[in-house]
Amino acid sequence: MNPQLADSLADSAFLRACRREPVPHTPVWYMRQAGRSLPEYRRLREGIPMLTACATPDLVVEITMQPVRRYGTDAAIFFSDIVVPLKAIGVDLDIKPGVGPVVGSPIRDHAAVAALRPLEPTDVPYVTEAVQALVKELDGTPLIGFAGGPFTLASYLIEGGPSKNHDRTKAMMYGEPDLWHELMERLTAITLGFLRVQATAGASAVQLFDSWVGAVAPADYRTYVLPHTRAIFAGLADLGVPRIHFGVGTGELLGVMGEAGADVVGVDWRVPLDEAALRVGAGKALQGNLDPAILLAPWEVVGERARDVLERGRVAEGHVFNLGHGVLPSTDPDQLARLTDLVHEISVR
Ligand code: 1CP
Repeated sequence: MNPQLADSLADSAFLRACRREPVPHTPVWYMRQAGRSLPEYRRLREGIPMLTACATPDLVVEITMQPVRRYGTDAAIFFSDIVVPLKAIGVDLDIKPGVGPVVGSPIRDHAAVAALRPLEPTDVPYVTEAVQALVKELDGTPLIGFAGGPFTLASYLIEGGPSKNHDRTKAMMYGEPDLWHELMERLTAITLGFLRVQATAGASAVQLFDSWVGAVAPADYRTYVLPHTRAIFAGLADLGVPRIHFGVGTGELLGVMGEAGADVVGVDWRVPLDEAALRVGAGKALQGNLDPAILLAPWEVVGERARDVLERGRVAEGHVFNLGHGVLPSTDPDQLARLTDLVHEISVR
């Protein structure tokens, strides 16, 4: 990367907020901003399976750029999916339209767990290629790489697809703890491999989406999940990129998540950011946390609630404005454009 580009990235509002430094304005991006609600995305994806799109660098670059161009967000999120690294090491899975990840032979015994080998950069050359092209194209806007958190990946692998209650996942966790920890260790290696590929290719930050970990009680998180998320964040430390840690329904887990080693903790809409700052503890920036469903309400409501999020976010040592979970597919892109402008305008320091 040329030194000028590296400097302007390092000085961006997004990276400054992640490092808990003063910012010119509160940076904003939206989880699942790429894909989902944009008509230009739907046109581009017509007839192309999701996993094919993820392995096609030109498409990845274009889809990642679309929301940045439209909204002027302060960061881009890499277009991929949490199951891409699993597919890349040979897990028999697909992403079914309208459903999500579906695993051909769910992973429920030692032999299946033992077959989950670590991910090498050569397994995902299309990721390296797309990240490198994006860093040039983004020209100073930071790119966020991402991976699924170990509980969330384990849930898709064990259940065989999306799950409401994660019953079989928890059955393995409580009933076969040795097998569970072996699975989590293997997922940790795969996740670390995938995040390191993205950061090495030029991603400026990484986010761990442990979306469904809110299903676990705090004491169980400590026993069954924390050692593994800790290993992931520790294994990224030498890269010097901010590490973001996010899950849904994690109000009761914010304290223990604060111990996992991330630089930024993502908060869903259930806990106000001023309260979240107390739960997470000192030395972290926060990301969040407007309820994505608020974007379906009239603009006046969106504006009022966004102001409240910004106000409460001032209590945190650093604040990255975001939604409390991903953009809903039915969201009007004009609401997100207006919201981005509002956050920028009213947060000017
Ligand atoms: O902004 C973006 O959309 C960037 C790319 C992105 C990201 C960050 C996609 C594309 N997926 C993800 C992460 C992801 N994938 C998460 C974590 C974030 C979250 O909680 O929303 C999860 C849980 C998944 C798993 C997944 N993949 C689901 C959810 C299924 C369930 O359990 O409810 C779905 C529907 C997918 C498919 C998928 N991933 C991405 C897109 C655009 C799609 C839809 C593709 C299609 O149907 O054609």
